[in-house]
Formats: sequence, C-alpha cells, structure tokens
Amino acid sequence: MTHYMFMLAFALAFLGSLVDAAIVERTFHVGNMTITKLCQTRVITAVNQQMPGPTLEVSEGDKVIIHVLNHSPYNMTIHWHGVFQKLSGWADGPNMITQCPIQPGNKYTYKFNIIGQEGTLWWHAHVSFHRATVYGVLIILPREGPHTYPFPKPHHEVPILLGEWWNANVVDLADEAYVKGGAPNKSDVFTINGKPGDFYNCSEKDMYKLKVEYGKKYMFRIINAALNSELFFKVAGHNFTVMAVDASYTNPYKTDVIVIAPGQTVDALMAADAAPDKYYMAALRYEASGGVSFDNTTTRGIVEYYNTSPTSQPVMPTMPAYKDTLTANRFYTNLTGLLRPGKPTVPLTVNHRMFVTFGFGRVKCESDQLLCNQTTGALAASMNNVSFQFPSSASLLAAHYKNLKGIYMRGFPDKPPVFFDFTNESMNTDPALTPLVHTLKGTKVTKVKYNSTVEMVLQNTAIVVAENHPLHLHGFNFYVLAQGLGNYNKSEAVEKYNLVDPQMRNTIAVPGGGWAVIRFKANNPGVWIMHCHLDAHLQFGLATAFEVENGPTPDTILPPPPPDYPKC
Ligand SMILES: *[C@@H]1O[C@H](CO)[C@@H](O)[C@H](O)[C@H]1NC(C)=O
Ligand SMILES: *[C@@H]1O[C@H](CO)[C@@H](O)[C@H](O)[C@H]1NC(C)=O
Ligand SMILES: *[C@@H]1O[C@H](CO)[C@@H](O)[C@H](O)[C@H]1NC(C)=O
Ligand SMILES: *[C@@H]1O[C@H](CO)[C@@H](O)[C@H](O)[C@H]1NC(C)=O
Ligand SMILES: *[C@@H]1O[C@H](CO)[C@@H](O)[C@H](O)[C@H]1NC(C)=O
Ligand SMILES: *[C@@H]1O[C@H](CO)[C@@H](O)[C@H](O)[C@H]1NC(C)=O
Ligand SMILES: *[C@@H]1O[C@H](CO)[C@@H](O)[C@H](O)[C@H]1NC(C)=O
Ligand SMILES: *[C@@H]1O[C@H](CO)[C@@H](O)[C@H](O)[C@H]1NC(C)=O
Ligand SMILES: *[C@@H]1O[C@H](CO)[C@@H](O)[C@H](O)[C@H]1NC(C)=O
Ligand SMILES: *[C@@H]1O[C@H](CO)[C@@H](O)[C@H](O)[C@H]1NC(C)=O
Ligand SMILES: *[C@@H]1O[C@H](CO)[C@@H](O)[C@H](O)[C@H]1NC(C)=O
Ligand SMILES: *[C@@H]1O[C@H](CO)[C@@H](O)[C@H](O)[C@H]1NC(C)=O
Ligand SMILES: [Cu+2]
Repeated sequence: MTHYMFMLAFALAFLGSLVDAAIVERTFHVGNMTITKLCQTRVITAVNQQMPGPTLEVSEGDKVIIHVLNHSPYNMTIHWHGVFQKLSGWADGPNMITQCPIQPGNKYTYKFNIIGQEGTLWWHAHVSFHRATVYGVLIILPREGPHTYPFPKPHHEVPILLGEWWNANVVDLADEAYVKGGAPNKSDVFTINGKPGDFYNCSEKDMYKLKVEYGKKYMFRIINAALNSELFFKVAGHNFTVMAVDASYTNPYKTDVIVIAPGQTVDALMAADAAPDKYYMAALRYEASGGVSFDNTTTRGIVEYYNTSPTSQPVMPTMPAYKDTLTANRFYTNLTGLLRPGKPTVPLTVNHRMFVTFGFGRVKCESDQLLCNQTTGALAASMNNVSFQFPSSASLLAAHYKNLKGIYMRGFPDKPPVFFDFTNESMNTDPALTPLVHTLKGTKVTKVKYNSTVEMVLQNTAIVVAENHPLHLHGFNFYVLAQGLGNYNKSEAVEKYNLVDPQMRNTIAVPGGGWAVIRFKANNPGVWIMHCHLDAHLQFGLATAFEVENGPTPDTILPPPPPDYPKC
C-alpha cells in the first residue's frame, strides 16, 4: 500500500467513525395520564402518555440528549439505569444524589454519551415510587450494528418489561409507608409490557401477545421494572439461552427459567421450535424470606405461532414455588462473563477493601411519622449500620463539586461496628442480642481515589428478617467474584473467587441470608449511589455512596454542572 493510499484509508476510517456517532435527541413530557387497568380508571404519572414509556434505541458511541419537561404535580428525576455516565454524573438522575428534582412546571436536559457498553438497559424515575409508572427500555446496539453481536443475530428482538402495579397512587403509597414507619401495601398485579393478562379480573384483553414464526430465533430483552419484587419468568414449552445480563455478555447459559431482580436485565434467546400452538409466558414473585406478606399473583402473556387454531387453549408453564431459592441461586450463580478480545477483565489488584453488612433495623420515629409505633420505632434499613439519609438542601454531587459543608460526611465505615453471627435469626429473640436492631441515620460516603479498585464483601443480616436485596451501583459495572449462603468465610470464599470470567453486572441480588463479593474500578469521577433496588428498602435507608476523586488528566476531571441544572 502506498503512503497515499494508507492516508486515504486512514481518513476514511476516521470519517466513518465520525459519521457513526449519532445524536439521539428526544423530549419526555412527564405528566398526568388517565389509564384504565383492572376495571379502574385512574390518573398516573407517565412519559409522553405511554406506560411503559417510549423505547430509546441508540448505538454505542452516540450522544444522547433528553429534554425532560415536568408537567406533573410531582418532583421528578430520570435515571438512565446502567449507563456509565463517564464524566456526566450531572445526568445520572437519582434524586438529591446527583441533582435536585425537576420541580413541577420546570425542565432539565439530560446529556450523556454512551461509551464502551452495549446491550439492554432501561430508564426510570428515581424519586419517590414514581418508577412504577415512569419507565422504559434503553437498548444500546453495537456501533457496527447487530451483526456484530458475539452470537448469530437473532431473527427478532422483543423487549419484555416486567412491571408491578397498584390500584393506588404510588406517591400516596410511599408517603403512607413513611408515616407508618413500615412497609408499603403490597402490589395488586404484575404486568408484562404494561399488561396484567388473563389471570386477573377485567384483564383478559389487557394481555401481551407475541406472534412467532416457527423456526425463527427470538431474543427477549427482559427487564425487571417491578418496584419491590424479584421474579421468575417462563414460557411454556420453550427453553432459553442467556446471552447477556445487565448489558454485559455472558457465556451462553441454557435454562428453562429466568430469575430476575428489580434493576436487572437478561437477554435470552428463545428458538420458536415447539409444536405450532399457543403458549403462556408467565411471571411471579421469588420470595426468599418467610413471613413477609407479598403479592403472590401471576401475570401472563401469550406466545402464539402463526396459523394456530383460534380455539386452541394456551399451555401454562409449571412455575417454580415462590420460595424456590435453589432455582434462584442456580440461575444467579451459574452465569459467567464472556471474555472478548480487547475488553476489560477483572482487576487483580485491590486498592480499597470493604466489608459491608446490610439489612433491616429500627430507628426512632420522626415527628412527622404520625402513625409510627413509638415502642418499636420505625422500620429502617442500613449498610454497615448507617441508615442512609437523603440530603435536603443540595445534592451530594453539587456539594462535592462546590465543596459545600454539612451536606454529607466522609468516612462511611469500611467494616461493620460489630461482628456477630450475621445470618442467625436468634438476634431477633435473644435478649442479649436484640439491641443490635437499633440503627442510626446518616449521610456518609466512601471517598476513593480515581482508578482505584474497590472490593466489597456484601453480607446480608437476619436482623428483623433476612431478605434478598438487589444492590445496584450507579456509574460502574462490577464483577461478581463469588456468592453464597450464610456468613462470609474468607478462607472458604477466596478459593471460590472467579478471577477469570466472572459475570459483570450493575445490580446483584445478594442471596437472602447470604453474601456476595464484587469488584469494580472507580474510573469515573463524581458521586455514585449504591442502593437496594427495591424502592421500599431505598426509602428505609438501604443505600450508601461513593465519592470518586478526579483523575490527574483533563479527560479524568468532572466538568461543571450544565447551565439548566435544577435548583433545590
Ligand atoms: C394531575 O392529576 C392530579 C391528581 O393526581 C391533579 O391534582 C392535577 O390537577 C392534575 N394536573 C393536571 C395538569 O391535569
Ligand atoms: C393500603 O391498604 C390499606 C388496607 O387495605 C388501605 O386502607 C389503604 O388505603 C391502602 N393505601 C393506599 C395508598 O392505597
Ligand atoms: C375477581 O372478581 C371476583 C368476582 O367479582 C372476586 O370475587 C375476586 O375477589 C376478584 N379477584 C381479584 C383479585 O380482584
Ligand atoms: C428444556 O431443557 C430441559 C433440561 O435442560 C429438557 O429436559 C427439556 O426437554 C427442554 N425443553 C425444551 C422444550 O427444549
Ligand atoms: C396468596 O396469598 C393469600 C393470602 O394473602 C392466600 O389466601 C392465597 O391462597 C395465596 N395464593 C396463592 C396462589 O398462593
Ligand atoms: C449450577 O449451579 C448449581 C449449584 O448452585 C450446580 O448444581 C449446577 O450443576 C450448575 N449448573 C447448571 C447448568 O445449572
Ligand atoms: C407497637 O409495637 C409493639 C410491639 O410489636 C406492640 O406490642 C404494640 O401494640 C404496638 N403499638 C401500637 C400502638 O400499635
Ligand atoms: C444461633 O445462635 C444461637 C445463640 O443465640 C445458638 O444457640 C444457635 O446454635 C445458633 N444457630 C446456628 C445455626 O449457629
Ligand atoms: C448500630 O448502632 C447502634 C447505635 O450505636 C447500636 O445500638 C446497635 O447495636 C448497632 N447495631 C449493629 C448491628 O451494629
Ligand atoms: C486508569 O487505569 C487504566 C487501565 O485500567 C489506565 O489505562 C489509565 O492510564 C489509568 N489512569 C490513571 C490516571 O491512572
Ligand atoms: C471458615 O472456614 C474454615 C475452613 O473451612 C474453617 O476452618 C473456619 O472455622 C471457618 N471460620 C468460621 C468463622 O466459621
Ligand atoms: C420537591 O423538591 C423541592 C426542592 O428539592 C423540595 O423543597 C420539596 O420539598 C419537594 N417536594 C416534595 C413533595 O417532596
Ligand atoms: Cu432491599
């Protein structure tokens, strides 16, 4: 190749990459929407009069600009769940963490680039319980197009949004739970793509239906958008091959059931190779703990082959039992990450180690918790015995950037104040141990140096009750090195660490009464919340945050907030 031809090829390649990076600009009108579900007509908050909201489809490398106009009577924020937000923390969305809310009548433009990630993500409100109705799909295609998936391109791709629905105003639900100092009412139904399906009254027609063609391959982009429920999902007569979770490719994993916690996504291939007929798809709750009253209903939709007799009755899949922890753990623990040339692998040197207990506890009732039991106090949740309190006058990120005092404290403990038999329920009855239930509110963050590798042992406690909490980290994906039941035992666990091809996630359902070990590289300056993705538990304080320092170079420094950044 002559020098000239080389230059030409180089220039074309350069132009090509410029042309590829598109700007995706949309407007989200958040406002009242009148909707009828289960024979009840009510007003909900929704985006562009759609529930679920509009699907965003972008390509890796794109710049995304979303104008959010808040016509609703509520404070609003939108989170782009799983998007790294490299140097754009101002657009991450969690209320009072990276921004003050967009108040009624106001607007804010979220701007961010999609860099170094592809797959199924989603967007949702991140204030009060609004994400019950304010949510939608965010698909990131490979920059070079779907033919560059690390597997043959499926014939069809189908988003499956699993949701949770109340015959109630969800803000009233959140407020009522707060005033009582307890759990919110359980939901009335679950939904598939917004539809409850024919197991429920008045919903035979309000059911999701997918027509399939025999011999074709379908990729389900499954998202658990439920507020407070982990779910089992099945299709009768069909198996799946999992290809990705949380927008991270996995080694193909064959299974007849998908187990998915709120915040998580699963991309699963389904071959339409059964006898052409009608098959139900169905989802119901996975409940790790005993004794909790929960929504035990089943949502279902239909997979219908073309040319099926109209009178044929759909086949129902055999669903796991609610408490089928064996099935849940088999799914969660068997996934491994797909190694790809040139892509990051698990960091082997750790700079910052943390041992973090998390679970329930009790705090003193606040004066505005009018129905709170003064004897027991309010139900709370904590990490390392700090029950996270949201700031009220400035967001954590603004306080970090402007060096405001009194908004948060550094020094979130990197171990629990006491080591006890974390998963032995006797602490709830043994008088010598019951004082462990008390916890204190605080806004404490962990400060870490740019680019440091953080390892967290996440240990659930049985205080009040052991429960399966999906912990979600903003701003980063993490590797899941190991997980198990009972108390973390270092010498046993380290032998099980997968340092070769661990699954990568942004949300981990730590086994109830168990533990998990995760690792991530803090290569994004800003303030990033880590929290339970059950909204009921976030309200109880199951959260903490990382304050990641700027790096040494201009392209590792958090830029200033945008001019329209919402004020408190
Ligand atoms: C929206 O609905 C609420 C009730 O949920 C009502 O108070 C408010 O007036 C409505 N706003 C508009 C603009 O219709
Ligand atoms: C919660 O349930 C109770 C008992 O069924 C009911 O009285 C209350 O109105 C419900 N709360 C909301 C916000 O719907
Ligand atoms: C469905 O309707 C029947 C008959 O009206 C009623 O008995 C039942 O409680 C309803 N079920 C639900 C879940 O609302
Ligand atoms: C699904 O997989 C199970 C076990 O892996 C197998 O027994 C079953 O026949 C498969 N079903 C279909 C429809 O392929
Ligand atoms: C669901 O729970 C209720 C109690 O809240 C119980 O009466 C009912 O039998 C349960 N249904 C199923 C399908 O487990
Ligand atoms: C998954 O993990 C379980 C242990 O949790 C193991 O028994 C099983 O063989 C693994 N493999 C598959 C394919 O499920
Ligand atoms: C408060 O909780 C205690 C312990 O569970 C219970 O005995 C008491 O009746 C409760 N008080 C009220 C006012 O509900
Ligand atoms: C739980 O703790 C109690 C003491 O409070 C002890 O007697 C019991 O053996 C423990 N259970 C297990 C499984 O270790
Ligand atoms: C948490 O801190 C409170 C207040 O210091 C203490 O009473 C309680 O025992 C601690 N609980 C745990 C699990 O460390
Ligand atoms: C951060 O780590 C990456 C490798 O993961 C390296 O390429 C980069 O130079 C590091 N940056 C700094 C400022 O240390
Ligand atoms: C941890 O596991 C090792 C090896 O099985 C065992 O010897 C040790 O007693 C365990 N430690 C605790 C605290 O259970
Ligand atoms: C809405 O946000 C503003 C600014 O942060 C705050 O003062 C107000 O209390 C919020 N309203 C509600 C109902 O939370
Ligand atoms: Cu939780």
